[in-house]
Amino acid sequence: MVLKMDFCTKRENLDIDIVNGSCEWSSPSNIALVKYWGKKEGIQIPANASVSFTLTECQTKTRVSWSKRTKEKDRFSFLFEGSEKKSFHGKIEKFLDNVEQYFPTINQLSLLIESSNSFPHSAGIASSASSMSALALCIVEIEKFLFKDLSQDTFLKRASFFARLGSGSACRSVLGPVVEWGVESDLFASSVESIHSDFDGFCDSILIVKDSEKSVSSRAGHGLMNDHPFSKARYKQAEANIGKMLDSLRNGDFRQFGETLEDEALSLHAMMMTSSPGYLLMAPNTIILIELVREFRKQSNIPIYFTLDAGPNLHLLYPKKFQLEVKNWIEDSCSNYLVGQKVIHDKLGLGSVGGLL
Ligand code: 2P0
Repeated sequence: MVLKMDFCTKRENLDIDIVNGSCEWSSPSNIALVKYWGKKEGIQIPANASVSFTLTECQTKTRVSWSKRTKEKDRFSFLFEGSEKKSFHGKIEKFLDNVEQYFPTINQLSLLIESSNSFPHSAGIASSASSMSALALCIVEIEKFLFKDLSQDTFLKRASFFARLGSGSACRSVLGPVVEWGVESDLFASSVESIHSDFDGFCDSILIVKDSEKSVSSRAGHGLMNDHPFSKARYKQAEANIGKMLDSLRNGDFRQFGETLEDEALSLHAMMMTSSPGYLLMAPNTIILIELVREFRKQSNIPIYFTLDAGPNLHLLYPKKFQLEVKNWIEDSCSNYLVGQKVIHDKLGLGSVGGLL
């Protein structure tokens, strides 16, 4: 038996009595303010630190029911919104292979994994962060139930550590409201303390420009940073932007916050365009909307700034007190550039919730 359980402890493969059970965790999506783009050697080790806002509305809820695995039983079965989803199997299989090194008893279990998203699957919103975070939390919940040696702090660190093994950005979705990964540790994410109260309930309105599957996966995009001619300069820029972003979040400096945010979004996409082969994930309407946001900011004096994920959809970040004004402006000025006039009005959230059932 492990005496001191740490977040990265490798357990022994003990043959223990398995009591069946189930647990459920909901994890939100997150939007990076300073972007993780590029990896170091190892499993999902970021080339630079990142900072993100955890969201509220865009969530994945995952229930895992476990029982003792017998020869006839599969390692896992996966239902997405009630139906079998084979396209996700490879990712879960790989995730469990990684987790097994730390928690080998997982192989004595057969898992029924049932997942659903609160946001439409076709909204073009990245779901690997929320889904891998929710699954990792369920796995650590099972570990806690079976071994009873995880403190709350170790529980969350280990869940973030496991989530990272599934998808890098997922390690940030375990916690909220503002989270960093790569400042304290490359191995797990931590909440950023002392955020200025002007950021309380900060809004993120997501303008859905395109809802189709993207042409280049994030995994492939990260890979293209390895031989990228500007990668060194990019990692240096990200490091400087981490400092500026954390300062502005602590000081309530919206101007520095916004300028750094937009710099990061455009730099991320510049890295994509200058990869070999180069590719574009912005759409024509993304650029039209960027110009409209900048014009609106100038005219209204509202500190509203944009960022982009690895896709064409625009995230508009602004203080809560301007919610109504921004909502009206989006309806009047942006709707025509969106698929089905789709907007998700999200906001800063506290992180994941769940437990045993
Ligand atoms: C981020 N993105 O910091 C950056 C910014 C997208 C743009 O992390 O290979 O799905 O699973 O670690 O986390 C998307 O990449 O990639 C991402 P893997 P992930 O949020």
